[in-house]
Amino acid sequence: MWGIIATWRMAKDGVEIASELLKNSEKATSAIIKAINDVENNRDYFSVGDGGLPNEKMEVELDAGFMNGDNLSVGAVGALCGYPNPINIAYDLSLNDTNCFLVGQGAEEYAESKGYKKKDLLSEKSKAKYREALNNRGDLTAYRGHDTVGMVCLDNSGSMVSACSTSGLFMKKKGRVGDSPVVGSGYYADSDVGGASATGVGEEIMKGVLSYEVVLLMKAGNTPQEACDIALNSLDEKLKKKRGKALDMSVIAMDKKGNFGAATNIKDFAFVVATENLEPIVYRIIDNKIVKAEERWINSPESIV
Ligand code: SD4
Repeated sequence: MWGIIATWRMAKDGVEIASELLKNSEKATSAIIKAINDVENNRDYFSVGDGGLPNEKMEVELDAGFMNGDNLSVGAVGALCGYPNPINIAYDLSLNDTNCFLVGQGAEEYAESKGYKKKDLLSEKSKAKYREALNNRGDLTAYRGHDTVGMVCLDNSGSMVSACSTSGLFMKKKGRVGDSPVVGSGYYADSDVGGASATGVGEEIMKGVLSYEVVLLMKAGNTPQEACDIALNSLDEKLKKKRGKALDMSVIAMDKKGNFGAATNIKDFAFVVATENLEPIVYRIIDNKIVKAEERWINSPESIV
């Protein structure tokens, strides 16, 4: 059995690419990296990789993390400027026993030493959004419709991996790092159980170490859907009780048999899944109900801009 699940409609093409590879017994690591690269390289997607949304100093700072569920290796980068595919750098770091999570200048020097090519990641569209936001400053929130790309992947040999890539919250402080490169919060994978990945406001997700919590709940015998519902809802309730509010959070999961689930505390969250038994399909969770997304919505600017 193979399978892949990913956050947001923007991951659709990447999931299609990965599912063709997984069908042909490609390894989960290579499939997930190619799927995430597809999102990172698309300038129309505002919150990941090339064309990502900038911080308050108008710099695109990227975060990414990768976990190999076979050996629990983890690699991550935070606040990385100038490299459009942070997931590849995170993967490279996961091959080390130490020095696995690098940030800022150190991460950039490492990327340079590995031969990654630097480029200007700020697109005209992102600049325009920045200027608009400067005149309209409010609280830091999740950028609606396009957040982090997070994925969990299972291959035919039973290996599972999980990964995240993002430009983080729009207009964040320089140096701010969210949940996406933080293992257990933005992503977690254990091939004996399953994997999970989160999107939303990292400061909230980290308070519940959400992805690890979902994997623990699957390990305890819950289905991926039950695990996502329990973990997300209990964190949402706890935050409301202890802090008076809970900001945006969504999570996806897949177990080692290719069963999947997703949960959110926002009104409209989309995710994409493909498995051996399921052609790539876009789902939405609207007002807590999981529905198949209509073609019209999938192809509308509302879903992709
Ligand atoms: C972060 N979780 O930096 C990421 C980005 C995201 O809604 O998913 N934004 O907090």
